[in-house]
Order: sequence, then structure tokens, then C-alpha cells
Amino acid sequence: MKKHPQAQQIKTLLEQANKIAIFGHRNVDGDALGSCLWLGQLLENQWKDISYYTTEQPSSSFDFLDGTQKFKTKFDYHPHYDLLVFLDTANPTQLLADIWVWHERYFNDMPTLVIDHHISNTRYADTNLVDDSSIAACEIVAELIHDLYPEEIDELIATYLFLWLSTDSGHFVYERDSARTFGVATYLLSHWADKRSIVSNLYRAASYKSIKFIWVLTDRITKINNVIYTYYRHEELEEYGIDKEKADSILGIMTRIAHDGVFALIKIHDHESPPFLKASLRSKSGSKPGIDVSEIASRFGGWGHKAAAGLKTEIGDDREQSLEEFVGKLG
Ligand SMILES: [Mn+2]
Repeated sequence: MKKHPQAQQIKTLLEQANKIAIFGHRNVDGDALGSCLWLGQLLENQWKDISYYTTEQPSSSFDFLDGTQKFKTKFDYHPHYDLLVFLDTANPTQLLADIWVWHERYFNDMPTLVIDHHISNTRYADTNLVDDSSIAACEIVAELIHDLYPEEIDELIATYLFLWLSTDSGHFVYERDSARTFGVATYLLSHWADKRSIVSNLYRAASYKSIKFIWVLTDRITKINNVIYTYYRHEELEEYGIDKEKADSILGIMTRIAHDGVFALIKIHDHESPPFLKASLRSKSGSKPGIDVSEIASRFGGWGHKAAAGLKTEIGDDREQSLEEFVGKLG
């Protein structure tokens, strides 16, 4: 398994710290959740004082995992921390929102560590382990545990780390370096990662209404030039009783289409002032024109990596026209 040059330095930092805060990016996904909970659990097992932060409570899709309730959304700046650790978080200004913004000085003065895999990472910590050849923060974290703490991996930690396989790799479809990813998977499974529970809770427990919603989104799929997209209005999530994380599964269905261009899931927030839309973009890593959706997203101030990125932009009063204009800019 891959060894990282900063590994020993990271081990020393973790060993010297006792009170540690761990941060995962907003809209925590399986990767952010898994990497935060792994590190926390490992350090809690060493009797360290660990707290977990993100900007809103994790999706109920992850309720089956012990530990998601540990996340708090209000950071307490007053107690002394020995170390602040940021996982899977490329840019804290965008991804930690109110926790970070207006508090830059606080974070600059504190000892900080970043472990991430996004090409857009701004290397904002004192120690930065950023490996953009990896598909997931959990992949890097699993390699670190294998290298630094070989005796300390247990079933719970292996399960947390395996979670990213089900999310960031689209169940072993999107990995960049298969030998690397499958090597990490084998390591985790041989340490009792509970794949069965992840598969049954994440992929075989959809509600009747959420499948109906996916049907609506499938019906709206449209192709304009090299962009295939669908959309929903934010209010529809409540109508169908599902959350954003579950709605995102339409991307997995859209990307089954043989198509070398851009895939977009557009979420319209038209009851906000000003109204805006958010879009999740995908491309296939083997796509012929070599489309980099993070480049497209960055034109709108968004972020991500070559095959997956997100953005937010304001829209005009005529929703239909705005949607078409927006899709035109993605091509
Ligand atoms: Mn990630």
C-alpha cells in the first residue's frame, strides 16, 4: 500500500495532541464522514478528547452508522485545542462556511493539519497531506493507518473506511488506480469491514417515495449539445420526504448513459432571495475530450475534481430561461 512522505510528521502531531477538533466539509458525504469518524475513533481509543464539526447535521441516509450523532454544527472557539484536523475539505472558506469565515485569524494561529484528495485544495494548514491522485480522503487515511497504526485497526474503523468505497468509488466504478483502490479494499475487508451492512443500508433501503422521486428526475433528463441534465426544485425534496443526498443518486443513473460530455444535476432554490441554483457536475474519467468539470465549476466559483464538481450561481426571475442559459454555459 502507498506510503505518504508526511506520515511520520502526522503521527508525531497526533501523538503530541490531546484535545483535538476534527472538521469535515459541508454536506458531509461518505468520504468526509468516514475519514472524520475513523481518525476520531482511532484517537478516542487512545483516550484523547475528540470533537467533530461540520456545517449541518449529516444526511439521515447515514443514520445506521454509529458516530454520525457525534458531529456538532457550532464550533466552540474558546477551549484550548492542541490540534485542528481538516479532512476531505479543499477550501475552508467555501466548505466550512460560518465556522471559518470571520475566524481566519483564529485558525491561522492554531496548529492545523489537512488530509485531502482534491486537486483544488488550497493547502491552508500548517501540515498538508494532499494527494490528488487518490479518489477519496478515506483511501489516504486507510493507507496512513496501515503504515502508522497497523495494530489499531478494528471492525468499526475498517467499516467507516470501507464506506467511501460505496460512495466515492460508485461501488468500484470510478477508481483512478484500481490496483491501489482494490488493495485498500482488501486490507479493510481482511480487517472485518462490514460490507454487508453498508450495502443493505445504503443501497437496499430506499423508501417508496424516493424511488418515485428518482422516476420524476429521470423523466426530466434532457440533452442540450454535450450536456445531459435533469433538475428539481428544492421544495420537491420535502414533498417527496427525501434529502439531497438521496436525490443525488440520480447522478449514478444518468452516468449510465453512453455520453462523453457533461452530466449535471441542477437544484433550483427559487424561494430564496436572490434565487439561485446549485449544480453537481460529473464527467466520465475515460471521456474522450478529457472534460474537466472542476474547470467548468470554477468559472462559477465552484470546486471539485476532474470527474465530479459542484457550483452555486444566482438565477433570474424567468426560471426556464435561466435554466437553459445556465446549461448553455456548461457546454
Ligand atoms: Mn472526498
